[in-house]
Amino acid sequence: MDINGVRRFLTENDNYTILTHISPDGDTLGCGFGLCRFLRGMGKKANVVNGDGIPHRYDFLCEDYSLQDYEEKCVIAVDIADAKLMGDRLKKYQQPGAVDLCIDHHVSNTKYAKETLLDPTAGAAAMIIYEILSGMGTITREVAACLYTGIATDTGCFRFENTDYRAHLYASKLIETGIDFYSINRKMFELKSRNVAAAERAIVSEMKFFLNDKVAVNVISLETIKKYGVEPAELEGIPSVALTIEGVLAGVTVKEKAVGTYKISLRTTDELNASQICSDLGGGGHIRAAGCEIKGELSEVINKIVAKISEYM
Ligand SMILES: [Mn+2]
Repeated sequence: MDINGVRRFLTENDNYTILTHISPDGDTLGCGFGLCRFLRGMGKKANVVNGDGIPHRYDFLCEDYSLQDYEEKCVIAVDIADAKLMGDRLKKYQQPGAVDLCIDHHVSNTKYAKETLLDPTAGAAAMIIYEILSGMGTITREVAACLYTGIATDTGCFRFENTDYRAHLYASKLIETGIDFYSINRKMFELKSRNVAAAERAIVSEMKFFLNDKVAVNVISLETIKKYGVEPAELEGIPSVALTIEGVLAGVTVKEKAVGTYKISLRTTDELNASQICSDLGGGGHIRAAGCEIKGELSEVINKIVAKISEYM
């Protein structure tokens, strides 16, 4: 479906459920709440659904928000590359044909929805939502704060390689509505609890290097999470640490989900394709940031991802 098709779809239908991905980030939530607020502003009924809890740092996106009561007629997925990423609690939406429209920017999108608007050149799915909505009516400050959050978080506050002219242009249009972008960026990129700061220091002090120090691995174990009393979602700053070290081409974060099951986050410089490496292991994502799941003992898991990276080096 093209952008005009999506505009028609949003205008002609009603009673929307907007799905966001598990381990929610600023982009999926910014798209979800931004689109929901815009649709409600059109007099339509819409709710945002997430299969996990929403971390407190995103509270500002859903202030004054409460679930509406209605019979669902339309299901839209935002920033969800694969139906699996809706999570076990939203199994019913993972069935074929359950999602009417998917709006996404992941090159690895599996086309699980009946209709898909996919733009892999967009640094954030929130940029696609901006393009759709800006052609439909006025974007209020509340909607703008949501979309800005999506663009800022997925571009690493306008620093990642996916940041382009459009990201800055749309951000400037959103800032024009009077949003408090300073406070959004401080919440997204600076503030952390003392426990999180201590956990990050402990994890980074154990960083391991492989393949002539070109690959750096950080491990987030269940033990560390318990010891410091933090939520795994609060440690999402860890994946970007490894690439801050000179000479490192691939930064790997190995996060223990359950005993024997590890979630891998891979960040790469422009010499390696993270999406390709993770697809080979059953995952996917973006060209510089992707993920997959590997089962086994920790040392085997690390060997497996490092060996896969070395194939592409
Ligand atoms: Mn995204």
